[in-house]
Amino acid sequence: MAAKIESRVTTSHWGAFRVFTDGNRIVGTEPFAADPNPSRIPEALAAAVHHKTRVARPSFRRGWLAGADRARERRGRDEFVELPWDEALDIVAAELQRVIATHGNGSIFGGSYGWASAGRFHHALSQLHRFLNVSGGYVSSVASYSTAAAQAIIPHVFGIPFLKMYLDDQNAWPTIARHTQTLVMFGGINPKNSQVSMGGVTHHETDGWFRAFDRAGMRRINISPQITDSPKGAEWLAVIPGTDTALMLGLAHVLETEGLVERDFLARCCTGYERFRAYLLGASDGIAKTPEWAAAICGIDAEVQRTLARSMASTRTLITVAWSLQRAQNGEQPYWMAATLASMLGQIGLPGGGIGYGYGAIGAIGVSVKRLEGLTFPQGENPVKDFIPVARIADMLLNPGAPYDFNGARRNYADIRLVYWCGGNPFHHHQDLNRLQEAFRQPETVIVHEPWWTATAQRADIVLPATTPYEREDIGRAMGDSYLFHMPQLIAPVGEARNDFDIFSELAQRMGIEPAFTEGRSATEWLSQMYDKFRDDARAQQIDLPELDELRRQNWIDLPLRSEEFAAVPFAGFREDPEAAPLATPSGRIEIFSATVASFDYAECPGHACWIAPDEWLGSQMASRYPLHLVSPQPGDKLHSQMECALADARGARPGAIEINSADADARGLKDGDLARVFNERGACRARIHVSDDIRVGVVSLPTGAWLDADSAGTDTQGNPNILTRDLGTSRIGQGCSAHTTLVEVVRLDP
Ligand SMILES: Nc1nc2c(c(=O)[nH]1)N[C@H]1C(S)=C(S)[C@@H](COP(=O)(O)OP(=O)(O)OC[C@H]3O[C@@H](n4cnc5c(=O)[nH]c(N)nc54)[C@H](O)[C@@H]3O)O[C@H]1N2
Ligand SMILES: Nc1nc2c(c(=O)[nH]1)N[C@H]1C(S)=C(S)[C@@H](COP(=O)(O)OP(=O)(O)OC[C@H]3O[C@@H](n4cnc5c(=O)[nH]c(N)nc54)[C@H](O)[C@@H]3O)O[C@H]1N2
Ligand SMILES: [Mo]
Repeated sequence: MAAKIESRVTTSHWGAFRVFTDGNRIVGTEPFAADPNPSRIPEALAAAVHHKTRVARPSFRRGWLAGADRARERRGRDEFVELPWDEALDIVAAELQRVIATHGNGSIFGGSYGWASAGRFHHALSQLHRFLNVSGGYVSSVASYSTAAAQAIIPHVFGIPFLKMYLDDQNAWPTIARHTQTLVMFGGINPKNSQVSMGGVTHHETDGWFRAFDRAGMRRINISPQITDSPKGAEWLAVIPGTDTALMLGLAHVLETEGLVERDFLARCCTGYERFRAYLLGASDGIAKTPEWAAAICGIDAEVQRTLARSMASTRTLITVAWSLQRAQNGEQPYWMAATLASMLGQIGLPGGGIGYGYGAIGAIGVSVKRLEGLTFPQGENPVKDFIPVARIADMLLNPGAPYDFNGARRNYADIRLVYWCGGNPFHHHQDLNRLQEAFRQPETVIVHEPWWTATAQRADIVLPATTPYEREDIGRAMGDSYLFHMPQLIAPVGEARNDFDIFSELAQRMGIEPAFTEGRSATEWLSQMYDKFRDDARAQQIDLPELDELRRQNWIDLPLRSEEFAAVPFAGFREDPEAAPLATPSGRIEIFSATVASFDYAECPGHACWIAPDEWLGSQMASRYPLHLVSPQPGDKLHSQMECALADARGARPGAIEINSADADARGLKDGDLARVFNERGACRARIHVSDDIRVGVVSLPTGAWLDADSAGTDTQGNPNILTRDLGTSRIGQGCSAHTTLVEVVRLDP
């Protein structure tokens, strides 16, 4: 007799959906009824959760078990040996104790960057960090792959942490729909990206807002190498990647020389415009940043720049900048320059005017949902204060003790002996993966908890199988989202997978630190404790929540957090009276020139925004050998590398597609569907050719997310752009990921 089909709703980073089970397997999903534009990502769920690449049992690399030097050079090529859980946990606990006793907690890297899964308790990174904290601490990582350059520069300019800026100090969608006349989008605003948000997004509303912009007759300009970076209805300025700062300078030059600058705003609310103006007009370096000067760099016609600058000055204009622009060498500059340009227009503090960063990047940006804090698993205090800027992982592992600069400080890399990763996939997310592979061979031990045999798991010494959210009970709730979810356990753990919490509890017990880690609570007791505290805090804000058992029964509730009245106009108070409501910058104003940044004395980031040619771009020497600029955006069909195993099966194990302009394809004899080799000095991958005129000539686009799988010659067969990208900090200010600064060549492979 067929098992009874049951269904419950759960949530994820890509939103809520209904899951159908037949007792022990997920058999299908269905969109969440209240979502106006649900993501299709869950369609891969059943195939992915039960995929043959699930890690079945605790697995140890044979060379590591053999001892001595542990055959580190065999990482990624060795066999794995499965062991029973009890024995596995004994070995892991003993190894942690050995490393701590011999080298100290400062030799453990537990930064463990990654998106893991939604769910407030079983958040893999929080679990790992709490466990390592009670073990004596770990070297951590700061900022993110997403926005490291912005997180460094924006506080110098606006005096606001970047995460607060994009959540609280930007125009909300309803305000934009009502007031903005000209929307100038650097890097576009792409609804495929707002499918996701950290912790979940239940109402996918970006597309809906663009329909409202259409009805309002808003003029929109998509400044991006790909027309698809914005919903239809925008004018497309196909900028050369990495040159937006030059284009913004060209626009600024028009404003300055045609008397279109709002002097009053600059005088009252900004500092340092005169220093910048000397650069803009060429007084400080002999080069006037005219539209003609900019056109020769960015590929956008000078007359187009003039017309655009004039209409930006004569209408209510909002400048938006995608996060992708700062994921490049000197990525701090377009962010600072966009703020400078918006200051010159003088519309910051007016409804629907000014500047906004990262609209469309995640679902939470631009929504008018009241913030409700809380529902977090406490991580405790890290006794080790050492950290790295997150994208400097390979530098650290390859150069123990070496000095480096970060946002005005001189620091030294730790000497790492043990790497612990839980909830992230560095062999998806990091740049120059051949270099990362070298770096991963340095430590004595690499431990990974993973549901799947990802490229990172394959390069570890010890892989402990983790459950997915569908195999455990949790509570789901995200900032910028009004919903609260009970996430029921839907199926039994697959294979011998265990929850990260249970794995750490067992390790803690073996290390004699269990009371500090669990505080005597089981997972269910932690859920109740966290929820009850959240419920009390919500009540203090006049929001009534049901008891946990009642939430279990209801499955989800929509909290009264959505309202247009939360959509305050950013910087309105500051604009009104900058003396009474100053910014937290040294001058209290927007810093077009920053004495602090100037004092760092970094040639690549002087005291005001400026154009500095990157090492790799279409105007560089290297373009004669590698004439195509590679952009590597986020994948539209998944979240990063998650569930890619199922999607790869659906593609018939063929690599992902690289988009190329028809002129570039013709010049190389490439046709749609061809198998091609994409390469540069750092590495090579295969990709399927997708010929299109939606991309600028000279640019190719290969999204992230492939599961790295190198053949014997070291060529990745799946289409992972990070085998090609550059592993260099954005600058000494941000030290962020600079993936978009990459040139390649593409050739046809014989089928
Ligand atoms: N070239 C290029 N590279 C990029 C970018 C780019 O634009 N271009 N973007 C960068 C950005 S912005 C980001 S955020 C990163 C994203 O990079 P990551 O966040 O590392 O990517 P994910 O695939 O989300 O990795 C999450 C991993 O956690 C695992 N996981 C999920 N749930 C659990 C759990 O409960 N327990 C455990 N133990 N594991 C779990 C998943 O299986 C998956 O392998 O990529 C970066 N890399
Ligand atoms: N479906 C889905 N959505 C996601 C994610 C995912 O994995 N899947 N990941 C999420 C995460 S972690 C993040 S951080 C955000 C990232 O959000 P973003 O950084 O905004 O997104 P990307 O897709 O990396 O890049 C957007 C576009 O920028 C353009 N671009 C690249 N370089 C340049 C340049 O120099 N100039 C200009 N003008 N344009 C350029 C490219 O054409 C690219 O398509 O997305 C989030 N959303
Ligand atoms: Mo990100």
